[in-house]
Amino acid sequence: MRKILVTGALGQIGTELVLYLREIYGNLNIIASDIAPKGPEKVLKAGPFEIVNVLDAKRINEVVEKYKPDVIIHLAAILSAVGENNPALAWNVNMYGLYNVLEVAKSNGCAVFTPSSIAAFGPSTPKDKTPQDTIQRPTTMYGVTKVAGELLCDYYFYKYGVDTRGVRFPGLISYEALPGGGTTDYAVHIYYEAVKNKKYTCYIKEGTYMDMMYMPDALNAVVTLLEANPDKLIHRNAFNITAMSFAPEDIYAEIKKIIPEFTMDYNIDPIKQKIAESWPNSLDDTAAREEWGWKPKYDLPLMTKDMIEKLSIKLK
Ligand code: NAD
Ligand code: AKB
Repeated sequence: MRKILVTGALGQIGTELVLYLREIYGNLNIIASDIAPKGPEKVLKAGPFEIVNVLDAKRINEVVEKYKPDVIIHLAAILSAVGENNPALAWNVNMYGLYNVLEVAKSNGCAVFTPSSIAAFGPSTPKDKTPQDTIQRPTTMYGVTKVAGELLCDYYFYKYGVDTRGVRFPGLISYEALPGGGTTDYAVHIYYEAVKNKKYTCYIKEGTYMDMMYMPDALNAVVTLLEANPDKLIHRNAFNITAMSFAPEDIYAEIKKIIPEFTMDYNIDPIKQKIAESWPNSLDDTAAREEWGWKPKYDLPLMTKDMIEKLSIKLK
């Protein structure tokens, strides 16, 4: 049975991933951790929780020695929009946090799973059906740390044999925890506003396409790649994966089919718009499909139906 330490476990992904992993591997085998104990009871109380600042390598090591996990899923990070407002913070947390996790993993024989992002691409990357192996010259600090992180993880695999694996997540859409300050967050906020107020002001311009994915597919991706046969992996850090690509007017139109009175206008955020325009329109995820059987379940209509159903209950 696996034992897994999750860093940044109280964020958008961790909040759901910890519960998903506990269902598969058992409550006691999933150690959630974050910089502060601010999060839902079900993550904090149903299994072990430890306060871990990933900038404190000694503390990571202490927790790893206490629980002896065989995998560290490293989620603690600063996302794109927050990172553009505070590039030094993004560099520190994303680079030194990952470095510390890799060092502790090397010393304790742990595997490491850490997500990269569509942000690892930049304006000179081919925009449509972006290949797995292509130009990566991002123009955000977040993107710089994601490319460097992919390389660092590959380095620890080739140099030290640490079993490092990762995916390039697109924008993730979910209803449990709110997103933590990214560019794709509009695609979550739009559902909350549609259900609560029947109107939304979008900060991303019409016609701006980005890859997106519903959280259940993202959780399934993490476990499927974690459990994949290493002999089949040609790539490791990190696999392109996607489930859908849409622009704000597409998600608006889909919501309107279920909530006809929903309206949307635009007030463009120039920083987030610039970031969005530097990212691909759509990824080619053939390598993930071929090497470990990646296949998403949710498209835009299916996700929209589920999000609205779930949020209508949550926000009642
Ligand atoms: P999030 O911002 O929602 O959560 C990050 C968590 O890290 C927070 O709970 C925060 O408290 C914690 N954290 C911050 N600094 C820390 C520190 N010094 N020590 C310990 N914990 C710290 O992020 P998320 O959306 O859950 O993203 C997790 C990972 O997935 C990140 O690497 C992110 O780049 C990647 N990713 C996310 C998305 C997405 O759409 N959510 C898309 C692509 C990639
Ligand atoms: C962000 O917008 O920063 C994240 C991501 C795509 O990495 N959601």
